[in-house]
Amino acid sequence: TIEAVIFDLDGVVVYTDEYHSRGWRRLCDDQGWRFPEEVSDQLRGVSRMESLQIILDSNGVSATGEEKEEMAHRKNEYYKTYLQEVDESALVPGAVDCIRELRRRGVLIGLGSASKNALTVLRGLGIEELFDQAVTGLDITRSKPDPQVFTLGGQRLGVSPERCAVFEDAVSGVEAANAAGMISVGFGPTQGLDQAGADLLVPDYAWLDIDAFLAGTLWS
Ligand code: G16
Ligand code: MG
Repeated sequence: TIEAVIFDLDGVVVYTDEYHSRGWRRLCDDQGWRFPEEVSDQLRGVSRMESLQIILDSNGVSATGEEKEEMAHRKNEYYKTYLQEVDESALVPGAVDCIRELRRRGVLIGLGSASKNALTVLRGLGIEELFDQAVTGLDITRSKPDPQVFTLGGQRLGVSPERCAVFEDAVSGVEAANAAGMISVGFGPTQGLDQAGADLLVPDYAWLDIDAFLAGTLWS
């Protein structure tokens, strides 16, 4: 049985994944670089600096450490201006209801986000109190697909990995959940979640039968 569910933030609870994309696209426009759609998916769950490196590599350009710092900072400034417009309309439909339903059944709720802005987003939406524990980009030293963010979340919740499930929209996040020994739920339309080894694919919250999910009958 599942005793805790850890949610990724961007793309699972809030559509801030689109704001991250917008920030990177604007940086690419500044620099005269391309920002292809397939790169956008690769940045899901990946830290700010690693995201920048993926963009540099895909454009075949190099930069000094100082230049990278400045560009990553600039993207984050763009992202933070977009965050000012985040309101309830940016919530993934059904996410809050799903969390409330889980809580009602006594399931502990964690946040496992690579983002250093994660708490700002939760506070801005007033949904901080829905999470018993939050692990964010400020708490971790290794990025998804490393399991650190989820392992730490499970520890803080006091629940062993095999009794934790993780909701993730990122290939790197599904890999991280699997590496943590947790049930991995690939959420949403991202390509490759199945091949990444998700235990269960959930296209949207309306699809999810919470009782069947908690009973463990939805996956083999
Ligand atoms: C998120 C996004 C990534 C972003 C990362 C770091 O992770 O999916 O695209 O690069 O956080 O964010 P920041 O620059 O705000 O620290 P998650 O794990 O919530 O999907
Ligand atoms: Mg995500």
